[in-house]
Amino acid sequence: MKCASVAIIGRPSSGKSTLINTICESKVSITSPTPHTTRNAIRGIYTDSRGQIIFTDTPGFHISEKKFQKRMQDITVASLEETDAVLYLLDATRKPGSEEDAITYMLSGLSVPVVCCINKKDILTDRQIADAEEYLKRSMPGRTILTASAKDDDGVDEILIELFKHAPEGELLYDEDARTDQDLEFRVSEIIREKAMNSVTAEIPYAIMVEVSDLEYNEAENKVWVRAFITVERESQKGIMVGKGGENIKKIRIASFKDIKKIFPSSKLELDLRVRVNGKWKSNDMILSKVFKETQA
Ligand SMILES: Nc1nc2c(ncn2[C@@H]2O[C@H](COP(=O)(O)OP(=O)(O)OP(=O)(O)O)[C@@H](O)[C@H]2O)c(=O)[nH]1
Ligand SMILES: [Mg+2]
Repeated sequence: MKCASVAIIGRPSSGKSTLINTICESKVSITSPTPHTTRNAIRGIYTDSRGQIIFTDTPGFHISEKKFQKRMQDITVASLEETDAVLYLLDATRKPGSEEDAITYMLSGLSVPVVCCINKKDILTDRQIADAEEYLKRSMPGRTILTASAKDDDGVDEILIELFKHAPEGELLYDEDARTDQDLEFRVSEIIREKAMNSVTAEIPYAIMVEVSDLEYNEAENKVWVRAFITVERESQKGIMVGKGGENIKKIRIASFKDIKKIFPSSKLELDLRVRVNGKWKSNDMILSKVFKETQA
């Protein structure tokens, strides 16, 4: 049996979380078109007859001269050295710029194996693929270069084949059915954050936080009860999040319900979802309780 830890690295929105979800065949890490969607190092676990790969989905690597960012980069480099391999995802819909240069420079100094993958093949022109390959050959000489579409599950088996080549022999670290090590509250809150982020535009996605305050299982009724709060920074953002007549929060609730249900397929689910500003209770409670009743499946 083989067992490896693999860190996925790449610029914001390169498709790191999408790839983890495709590989793990479940929503392990949330995705959205907004850069910096992933805020924590999230683990996705893949197991087959070859062994196990434990992926770490990292927040998009963003280069900056600022001290804090510099420190984050140092932490990233140190944590990469502790993995068995690094999977570098390059989104070739954008021309490699200084950020990509910073990543390849950092990766070229690593002693662990690095597998490069050009993602979003489904929307790339032959020219874009050729340019990205040339860039990677130049800046990452000697490293394997693959091409895939994380979204369409195309070329993903080849990524696994390559990573298993670098995996050391070892016992499985997680149960073979495990997909992630996140606790239930976190998974539920991330699903809601994804639906909330994808329901609004502009800068609001960055103001969104989700907290699951209660998650209870009633054995007699075989029912899971969840109460969660979407927290935003300003009253105006709350208005947008709730939407006219509660339209938007209703949409978020229905979409969240569908995905949370997949975690508890054989239980009834009750989801009480509310919006608040900075953790304090404000207006709109009437609308919300109405929406709650209307959308309760
Ligand atoms: N067409 C296409 N879109 C993709 C592919 N992979 C990811 N995307 C889209 O790219 C956007 C960003 O994907 P994410 O998986 O959230 O990207 P990420 O690298 O995790 O981003 P951060 O967490 O912000 O660093 C989403 O809208 C995805 O649907 C792909 O293979 N093809
Ligand atoms: Mg992500």
